[in-house]
Amino acid sequence: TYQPFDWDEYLKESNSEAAPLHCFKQAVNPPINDFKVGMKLEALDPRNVTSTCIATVINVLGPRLRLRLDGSDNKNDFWRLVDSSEIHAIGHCEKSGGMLQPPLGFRMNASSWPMFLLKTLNGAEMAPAKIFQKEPLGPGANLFVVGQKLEAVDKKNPQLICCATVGAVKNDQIHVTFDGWRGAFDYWCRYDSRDIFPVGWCAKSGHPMQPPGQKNHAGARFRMRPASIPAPIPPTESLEADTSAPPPPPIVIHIRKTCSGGPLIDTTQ
Ligand code: MLZ
Repeated sequence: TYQPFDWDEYLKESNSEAAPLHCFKQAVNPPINDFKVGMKLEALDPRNVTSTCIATVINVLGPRLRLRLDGSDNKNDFWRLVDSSEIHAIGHCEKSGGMLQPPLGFRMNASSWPMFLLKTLNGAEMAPAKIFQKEPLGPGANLFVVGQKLEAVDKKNPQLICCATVGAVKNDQIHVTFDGWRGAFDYWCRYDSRDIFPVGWCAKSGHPMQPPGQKNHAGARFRMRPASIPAPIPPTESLEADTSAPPPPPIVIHIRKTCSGGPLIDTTQ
């Protein structure tokens, strides 16, 4: 049987505190998800946010939707909350004077877009306007403090929401560090990102939550950064920049056994 992660126990054993609710741009009560797989809606193209496309609900998880842009491939699915400002009922774009666009990487000739759109929408199950929820306002400033715990989307595995810690705070950004994963999935994001949630949000919303990883888990209990190790530098060029570059190759030292390496190097091994 599914055992929800015991945050109370974990906060105690890690001697840490949860980031308070008012730090987050999230609804006090997670929104109800009445979307069904197969429903169509309008979504901003994540790779080209100036265009509005047709999307299909591929999966639902708690208050989140896995979306795929019609006419795109199945390698660029993305997740949105049902109270995201980036999704709307079909018709919204045209009502606001816009035109639906083919997604970036449209798999057909651009000239076939009008007919593709017609066929896509003909007889489709459209998500009704009433199941879209208004995006919460969120805080007007970055109120996070280093060391606070939260739940955060793993951007490399975006279906996952995981146990995390505020590793650093700089201007409008926070460094989200995933407990027990040695930094491999960490990233910087704005304080009002929709990808970060207060402790307990998954349990409350019926979304699965990933417990801390096992890598260096002994350290997970005491993983405050020592003052001697500086926090990573936040990205300045792009908020989407992947800050987790692959690890550098191991350093190899060659020592000629006929030479003396000095008193500190044992050349007999
Ligand atoms: N399958 C992956 C999942 C890692 C998830 C980490 N989340 C912070 C792995 O085990 O590497």
